[in-house]
Amino acid sequence: MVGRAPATWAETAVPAGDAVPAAERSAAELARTAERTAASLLAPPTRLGDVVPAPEQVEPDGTADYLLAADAVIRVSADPAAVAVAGQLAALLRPPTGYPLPVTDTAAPVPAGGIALVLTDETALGAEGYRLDIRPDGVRVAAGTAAGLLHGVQTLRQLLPPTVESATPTTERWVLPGGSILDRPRYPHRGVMLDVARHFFGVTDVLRVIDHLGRYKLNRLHLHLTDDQGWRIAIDSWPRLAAVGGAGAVGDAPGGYYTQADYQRIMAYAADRYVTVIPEVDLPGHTHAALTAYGELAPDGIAPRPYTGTEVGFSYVDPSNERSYDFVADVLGELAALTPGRWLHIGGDEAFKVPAEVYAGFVDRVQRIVAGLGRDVIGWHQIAPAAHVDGRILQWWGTTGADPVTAEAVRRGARLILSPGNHAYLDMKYTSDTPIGHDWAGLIDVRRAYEWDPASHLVGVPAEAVLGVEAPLWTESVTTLAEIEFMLFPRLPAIAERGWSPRKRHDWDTFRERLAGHGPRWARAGIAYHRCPGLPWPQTVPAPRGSTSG
Ligand code: IFG
Repeated sequence: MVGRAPATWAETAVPAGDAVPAAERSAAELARTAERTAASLLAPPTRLGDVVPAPEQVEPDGTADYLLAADAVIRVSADPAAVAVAGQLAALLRPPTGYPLPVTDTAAPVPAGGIALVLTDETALGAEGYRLDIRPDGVRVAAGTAAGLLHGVQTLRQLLPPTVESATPTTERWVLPGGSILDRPRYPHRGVMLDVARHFFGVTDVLRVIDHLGRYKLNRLHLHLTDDQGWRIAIDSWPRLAAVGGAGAVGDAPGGYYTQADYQRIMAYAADRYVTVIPEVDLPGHTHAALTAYGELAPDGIAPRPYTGTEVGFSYVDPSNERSYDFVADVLGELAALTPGRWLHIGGDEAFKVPAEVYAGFVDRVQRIVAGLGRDVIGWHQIAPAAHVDGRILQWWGTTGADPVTAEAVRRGARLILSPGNHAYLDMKYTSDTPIGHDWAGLIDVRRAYEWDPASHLVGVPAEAVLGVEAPLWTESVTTLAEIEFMLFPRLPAIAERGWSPRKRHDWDTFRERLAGHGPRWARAGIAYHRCPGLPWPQTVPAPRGSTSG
């Protein structure tokens, strides 16, 4: 039976009226009640408006809270993709609640209450939108696609108490705040770039990063697979690229690479979560690791020794050698066959030693190779001078407010992903005493990651040319998953809100409150986040496990 949860958190300060007089309750239960009371006194229950990224429309109804009970059922449309999302919801809720939460795709009436995931033909919700209704007799997530249902599930997860992040059953009043949410993203591209070339990160770490993306409704993972210090993807037709080019890393860190089976595991995990992976093979610069494996590609024909430093701009494959184009075609051909997403990223940055005309000619040929594979090309904005090809996207990483060359490429049809170095480069230090990271683009605290607007960021670029936002994490000085999490949390949710929420919801003062409230969730989820100054962290937040000091 679904009881009505208390309307305000003050009521939860007093355990719900138990029939059994206190005297007869066991000491252990009294202790548990005391703990629960203490916790609820300190951490007010989540409100409908606490979601990050901020939803488009939120209509709280304080009289309509829903209490998830042990007999709750998850009901879902009988569509395989929707059933899979229901499975992900169950996998999120069963561990912390200890409830069975059976999933049923029968339309037959089941006990009142529970959570329904419903595919509708409500086209207004678009490719990723959802509608969430929380009532005393149950919860309903409606969406036009399974991706929209999953975004609704992530919102539900944030509306349950932070203990929902516990891996083991926790005594809790699983209250959901009553009301309705209508939500859909502002931009289609909302992503993170992980540099696995400077330091290599295995499949398990990458899957954990994909989980972090889903938490904040991000839907793109750009994998920077190749650079001077490492080549990280096995290419069957050029076997020494990974075997030799993947051996090292920055400093004396271990190398590594993804076998094609590893890469496919990442693709499958991402696809199940409606995250599109965008592989990057950086060309013609940032190619020293490839040259150590195949000297024939080097301008002087000699394979150089491995490089473990952190300088940039010194390497390039020889644009005047036809073998370079065989190399590009073979590599991108194998990658395309392994990558369900429609995009291939060809890099293009910092080829300082290649003359402009030669560079543009090289990029033109590589763009045509990508088109020949039936894919769309993305490149760092340095590829702007090359010819436009349909669907071309420039990833802009400047630190100014204007870039005439990029604006001109947009006039020729290019679209933009915005990764401004001084707002979205999460390898930048938070403050000057952050132990890891760079500072060439400036220091980026949470507010700096939040306070910019993609639509008006670049003078001379119309708002409709912007496809979205992406936060690169370069790993010259990032060596572990804990350090990845330290750099991403709490700044990544700020970027996520820039990419998802309507312009009118952009408000630092309320965002910082909502964001700080997520600290207890990250702590329970074992995320090694940075409890940076400047946010109103709730007092109950246990120090993050394994977090980097600083
Ligand atoms: N710029 C280089 C990266 C990396 C970065 C670190 C781009 C596109 C500086 N290129 O950003 O390889 O070194 O912040």
